Amino acid sequence: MGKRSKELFLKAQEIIPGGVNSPVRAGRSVGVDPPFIRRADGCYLWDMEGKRYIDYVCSWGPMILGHRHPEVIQAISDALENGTSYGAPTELELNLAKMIVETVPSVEMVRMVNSGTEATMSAIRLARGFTNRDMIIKFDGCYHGHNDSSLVSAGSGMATFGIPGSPGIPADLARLSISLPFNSLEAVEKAVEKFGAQIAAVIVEPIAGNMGVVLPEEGFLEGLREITKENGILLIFDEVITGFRVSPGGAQELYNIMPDLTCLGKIIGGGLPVGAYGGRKDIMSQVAPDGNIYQAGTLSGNPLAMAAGMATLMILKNKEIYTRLEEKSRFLFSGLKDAAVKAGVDIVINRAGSMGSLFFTTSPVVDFTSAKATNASKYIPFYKEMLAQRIYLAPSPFESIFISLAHNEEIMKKTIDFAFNAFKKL
Ligand code: KE4
Repeated sequence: MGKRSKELFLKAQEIIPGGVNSPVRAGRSVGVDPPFIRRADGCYLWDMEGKRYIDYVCSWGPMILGHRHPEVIQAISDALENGTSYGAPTELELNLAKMIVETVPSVEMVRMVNSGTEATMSAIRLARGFTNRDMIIKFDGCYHGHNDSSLVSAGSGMATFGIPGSPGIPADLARLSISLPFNSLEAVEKAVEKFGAQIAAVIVEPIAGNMGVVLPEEGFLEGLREITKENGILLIFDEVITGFRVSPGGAQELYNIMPDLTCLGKIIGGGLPVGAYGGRKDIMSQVAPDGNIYQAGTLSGNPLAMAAGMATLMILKNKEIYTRLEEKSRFLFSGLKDAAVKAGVDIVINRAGSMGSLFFTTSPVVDFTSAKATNASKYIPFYKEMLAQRIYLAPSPFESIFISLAHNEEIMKKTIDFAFNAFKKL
């Protein structure tokens, strides 16, 4: 880490918890202090010393077009001419809402918020209010932001009450959340058998991106849809990562499943703070002021953020882009696999479109237990060696590698060569 980043990090740690505004950025899982970033462009980041990195974090997903896409920058600066925030309805937010309703199959009505956490928190409250039930089911290793009801880990034993995932979460609230193994319909059936009439919703990342990438097994999502429908339970797809990432209509389009509510974020803000939740009109119309389920936000629908999101989604309307992203992703991940094999290192790659992750293991990774059983300690030297070669990966083995339109073959070939060097040193 360069001198200036070191200085800034020391100062930041005095007045910002951990010196960061989101824990994972502190690099604690890999024991590396974070470079401070001065600017970004295309698929590159520059730190305070002017060192350039190839960026595979992409701001944790939003930057699918690459940094500073000219049309996104132009849209923000055009909006800027008219001010920054009004706290009043605008055509910009209507346009983005229309784009989401037209593109995400199950969304008939949508409400903008300012983060993925706000989206899932609001969707959970809405599900509880609509069903007049209190319990929710989530899945181990899935992350839905830091709201109290979803920051819950699995209790001991199958299908038992959740335990607070953090101090400050009341045990009584955590007990209303059950965390089950991802991909286990059997566990869901057991929990529904036990608590069915008390369960308001099942919330799931349809393609998990927070334990590394883990794909739904054949029939898992279909099974969730069936079980929830049969028991008057709402199905919430948390597509904060997968929305407009794995396809324009997200995982629900890819797998042809219609959830009752969908949470979005990241890409729909084009790099500015936006989240959204939406779904069936009969449910969404229960949200204040139409209905009596309360949710609000000073900067919800912020004009600059709406402009950035709209410009991004307008570009993503061109489905050919997803073909290009798929080709890029196939090139990179097959190259990483070949490099590992050549270096004699065992890795498993899970991938969905332009998001993917590598696990140091020989066995399939299908849930959080198998993800945690991988040789995550090997990720640390790998991460350090890649950073030394200026490849900027997530500072945690349980995140995703994101590819943008700005990553070209030459840049990914270089990444693969550097990964070979890193694998050889393991
Ligand atoms: P935010 O509140 O961070 O905008 O979104 C929360 C969230 C909700 N749902 C899913 C599926 C998510 O992945 C996230 C946030 N993702 C993490 C990284 N995987 C953001 C990075 C961070 O926490 O700094």
